[in-house]
Amino acid sequence: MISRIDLRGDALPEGTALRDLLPRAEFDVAAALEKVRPICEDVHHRGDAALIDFTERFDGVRLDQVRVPAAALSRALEELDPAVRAALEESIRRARIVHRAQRRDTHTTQVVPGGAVTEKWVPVQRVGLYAPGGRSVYPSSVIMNVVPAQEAGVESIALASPAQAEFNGLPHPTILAACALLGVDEVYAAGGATAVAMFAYGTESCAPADMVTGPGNIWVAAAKRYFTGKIGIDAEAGPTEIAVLADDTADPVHVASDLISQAEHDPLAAAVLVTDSVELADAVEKELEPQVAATRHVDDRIVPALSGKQSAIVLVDGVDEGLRVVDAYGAEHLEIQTADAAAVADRVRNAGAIFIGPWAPVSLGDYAAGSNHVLPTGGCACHSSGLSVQSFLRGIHIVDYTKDALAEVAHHVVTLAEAEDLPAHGAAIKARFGWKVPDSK
Ligand code: HSO
Ligand code: ZN
Repeated sequence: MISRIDLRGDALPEGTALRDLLPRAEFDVAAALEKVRPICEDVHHRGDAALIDFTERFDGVRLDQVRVPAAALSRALEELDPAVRAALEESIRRARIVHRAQRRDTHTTQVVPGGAVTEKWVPVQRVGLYAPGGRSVYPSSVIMNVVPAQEAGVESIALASPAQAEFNGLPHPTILAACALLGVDEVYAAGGATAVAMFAYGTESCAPADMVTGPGNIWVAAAKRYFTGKIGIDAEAGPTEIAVLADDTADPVHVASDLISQAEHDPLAAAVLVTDSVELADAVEKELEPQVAATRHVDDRIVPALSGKQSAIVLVDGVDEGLRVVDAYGAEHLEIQTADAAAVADRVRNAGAIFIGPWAPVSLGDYAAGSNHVLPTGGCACHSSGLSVQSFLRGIHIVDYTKDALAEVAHHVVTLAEAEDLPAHGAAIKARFGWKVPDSK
């Protein structure tokens, strides 16, 4: 069900050569871009009418309006299963604890006497969040997007999720209930690229947003790429990935169940086990069969995900080599199931989130660790981080210099301006001192 890549014996190659040996899904956002372009432009020109037409075409339901009425939100909350409500509330509570601690204080640095630079953290004003429908109705992702935005102090938060024919054209009721629990009352029934376009351009019923975040399929990723530069985005989320770095101390039952847990998301999801133990590799492989047979989403997602070219068991000579492999891979989620797991985890450089030891499975992080589950995929963990309060803040530098402090550095500014052949830059300094550069002290 899962292939093997044997990297034992020879020295591991360096850098991207190592990365090229590792499995990864193909996720061709560039090709999808051409398809979403006309959709986005139609929303630009025809606004709500285009959204309503696309919803009829893609979701099979004709809407009277795209904005979800307030009554539908409160009804969804009233009808929510109390156990699900309690679990969502606990997830929100823990996420708030973690994200509140990420808030940043304004900080002033006295560079020289009379010269200060303040970094002031200002939230993005209006954010549009996308919550997928269809195969992935994830109220947990609503939490993971809304909580950091709220804790950052974002003033205006709107959410879009696809219209569902079976719910009279409203988004899925658990998405609506999660919005109600979080106090988000501006919700739209709009899906995929059309929702991103709605937030980017604005329509009659939805004001434009400064930023769009949230997971989604390839069309959502392509629409985000289309609008990059016009609005802020979090990341182009690709299919979910789990990598497990394990040695012979790991429990194969746990490792197998964690690999399956993320394979459950998508036929393109990636599950990668990196181990120096052939016994563990054999035991995990053996364990996959009964566990897969006992769950749901087997033929449509788990089997294609585990047997796809994006998933594998990678054999290495030792934990040091394993660390090099997981760093080259840069997994969205990385579990460390080795002896002394915390010390091994401390040596990891590239991962969206790291889960230490036997009691911190990725599923915990997906729902209730307090950490965020919107994480970089496709190797982007080598340069980016997951969603956080920081994602919704801008650090504005405020420069405050007295005349004396400017005079002290004026000759350097003028020299650099001349060196860059930008004399008007230097003139802006000279004009303040009667056109004569002050002597340096
Ligand atoms: N593992 C997914 C998030 C998720 N899991 C939502 C369950 N629901 C990507 O991090
Ligand atoms: Zn998950």
